[in-house]
Amino acid sequence: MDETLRKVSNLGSEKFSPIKPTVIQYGTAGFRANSELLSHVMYRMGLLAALRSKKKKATVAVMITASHNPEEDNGVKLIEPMGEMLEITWESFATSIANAPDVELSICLESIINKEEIDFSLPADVVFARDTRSVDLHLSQAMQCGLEVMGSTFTDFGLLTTPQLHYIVRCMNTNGAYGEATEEGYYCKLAKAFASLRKSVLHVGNYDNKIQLDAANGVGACKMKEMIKHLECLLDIELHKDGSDGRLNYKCGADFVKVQQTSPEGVLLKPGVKYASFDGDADRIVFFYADEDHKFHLLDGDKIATLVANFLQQLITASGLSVNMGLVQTAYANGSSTVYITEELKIPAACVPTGVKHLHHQAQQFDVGVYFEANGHGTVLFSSKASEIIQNAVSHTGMTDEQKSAASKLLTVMDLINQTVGDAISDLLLVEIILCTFGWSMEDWDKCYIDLPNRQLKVKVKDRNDIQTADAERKVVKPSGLQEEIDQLVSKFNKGRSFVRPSGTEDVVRIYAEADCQVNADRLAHEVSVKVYEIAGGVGDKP
Ligand code: NG1
Ligand code: ZN
Repeated sequence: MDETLRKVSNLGSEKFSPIKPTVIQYGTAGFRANSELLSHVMYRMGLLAALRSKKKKATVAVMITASHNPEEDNGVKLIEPMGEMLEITWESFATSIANAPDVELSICLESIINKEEIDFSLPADVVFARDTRSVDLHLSQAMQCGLEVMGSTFTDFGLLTTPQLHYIVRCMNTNGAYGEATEEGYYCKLAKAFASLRKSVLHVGNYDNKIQLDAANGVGACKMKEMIKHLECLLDIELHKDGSDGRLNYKCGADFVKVQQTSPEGVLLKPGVKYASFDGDADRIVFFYADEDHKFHLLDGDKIATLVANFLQQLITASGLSVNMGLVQTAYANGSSTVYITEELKIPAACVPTGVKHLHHQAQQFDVGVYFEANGHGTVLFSSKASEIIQNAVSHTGMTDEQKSAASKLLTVMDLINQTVGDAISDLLLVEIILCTFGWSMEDWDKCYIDLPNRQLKVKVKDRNDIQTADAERKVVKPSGLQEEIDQLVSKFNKGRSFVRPSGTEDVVRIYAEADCQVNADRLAHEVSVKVYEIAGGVGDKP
């Protein structure tokens, strides 16, 4: 071990020394920063991934992406053996290793090894992939050097969407029970489930299988082209923003469409046509359309969550199985969606802090847990108990044909869903199946409930970590006095709601507000950002 740690230190200071002494934090979804600052972080994440693999005695994964961030940023995150986000205690190890001075790197590694009682002589195995950012290759090589110096075996999967890598690592650690551990295996599993479900729907009503897809000029474009080859022409997808001419996430993609509440630049909306946008690494999707008056309508993660929960609830009821279902949201969920879920669908809804790991964890508390962030990141988890009940039902003699047919559909739906993490491609296919089953157009889907007008803003402050929150980020506890000011502002607006929190991926404080009309939502968001600026030490121009 000593010999390896010595090599780790030498290589670190010779080739991967930090360019400047900035502090970097393992945030909502790993490290994110300007690419130029990340070589040493990548190298060190290679070291940590090897340790995590030794600790878990399993293959782990490393994804190099900065998701919806601008092209010049990059990022890295570690993925657990079952495709889940890195365990929270290890996030702080990641932060300490990334920020350790060169001379303390081996001491820092050693302290993790001791704290976690890792048997260093065990083998390590890591799989990794990257999105289409131009500097990804260089950064992935730095990460690979970290793996090599630790003596870890590894497989470089090249370009993948984030959810494809999550899927592959889970397949590897379940001996193929979850699917074949290849990109091709991913397409085949999803496409087979899609075709089976699609062909069982005989009357499609108002449903239309045409989609105009904005792929954010990211990795989702080339991977969707591959998926289309497997879909037997059951969907008619036209790709926009496929990376051939345009910058990643620039005025396009799911984050742009959701936050700006408008269509991607250059994509002209034709009334009645269905549109969807992926984000840069294809783990988020939002839908949108224009009505006859050319008004833009967004169908975001909340609308997807309610659609999916409605569909699954109908199948569960039809199958007569006793499995419970719950829906998990964050404070960003539109107030109308929560009312619709609890009062119309009568499904229990939980609210957790931002970040997939929190949603995923909460969803595991249900037999069937649906979770979505309003931004379009989400999936469904089936507990092992639920999977077993559904599997047994298909061949159970005491059930009616209708019950068996519903159970069998549920089983196929489980194959269509990437249960490891939110997946834009899988979610797109799932939404299409549901719309087709319900015979719904975009307008039909949109009618389920009407979103409260809302606005997201951001404010730069001296240190965003000075803002501390509680109650699933719905209340500010520090700096003192800020929450009282927000309450005061909110009370002036009909149906007003607002909260603020430090971003985990950008150096800003995010502001969210909703109210009875767009003008009021905009005013409330603006007034709250002014308070944040004044009380939390804003920098730059006042909002
Ligand atoms: P931050 O920057 O912590 O708000 C954003 C999203 C999260 C999550 C992460 C990871 C919003 C408001 N926040 O986090 O939901 O998706 O990025 O990509 O959408
Ligand atoms: Zn993403």
